[in-house]
Amino acid sequence: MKTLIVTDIQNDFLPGGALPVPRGDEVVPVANRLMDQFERVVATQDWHPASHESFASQHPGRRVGEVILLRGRPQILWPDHCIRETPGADFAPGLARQKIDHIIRKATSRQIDSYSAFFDNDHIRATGLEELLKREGVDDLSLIGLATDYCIKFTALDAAALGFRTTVLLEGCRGIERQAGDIERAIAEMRSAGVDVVPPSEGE
Ligand code: VGL
Ligand code: ZN
Repeated sequence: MKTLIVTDIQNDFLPGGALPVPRGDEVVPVANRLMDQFERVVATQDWHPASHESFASQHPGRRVGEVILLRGRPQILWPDHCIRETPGADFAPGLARQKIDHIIRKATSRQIDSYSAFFDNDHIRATGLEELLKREGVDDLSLIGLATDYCIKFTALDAAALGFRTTVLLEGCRGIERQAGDIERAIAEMRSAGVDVVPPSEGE
């Protein structure tokens, strides 16, 4: 069974949001079209408590974009974003929510970030996505959403490692590109892990 994972298409990741992904709004119509082409649609939401430790605001003297060690692991400090039950964490207004079968929420515990829709960044706590997919007999995943160089990349790498046939449809993805080349490097990393990364012109 084929499933589409619609990753973090939330207000805060759109232009004008707290952590805007350049041209992130362009993925909304693509998502709405692609959702019709899959048997199952799972949408993810970045779903942080207000005091999440990936927020620069929780570290006096630190600024957005700095990298700190958080319990021994490098953590990029982000602006406050996708705080659960706030408008910033809502799905983009134009996203066809009625086409979503399941919602997976991630990065819900204060002390650890979670770019992947499967596990936190320490690979300790699972979100329940793997169980859900196995229960439904899903073996083939396609990913779209935000952001190519964070949540898409980490979700795709975990999916491939877990044995799912994994495709990333770039026409439905946009990246943050904190540093020049981040998106290209993410694509190369996904490809070398066996992920099929489909360029926009071939995407359908
Ligand atoms: C994401 C940065 C921080 C993402 C989430 O969804 O790609 N990026 N939190
Ligand atoms: Zn986040």
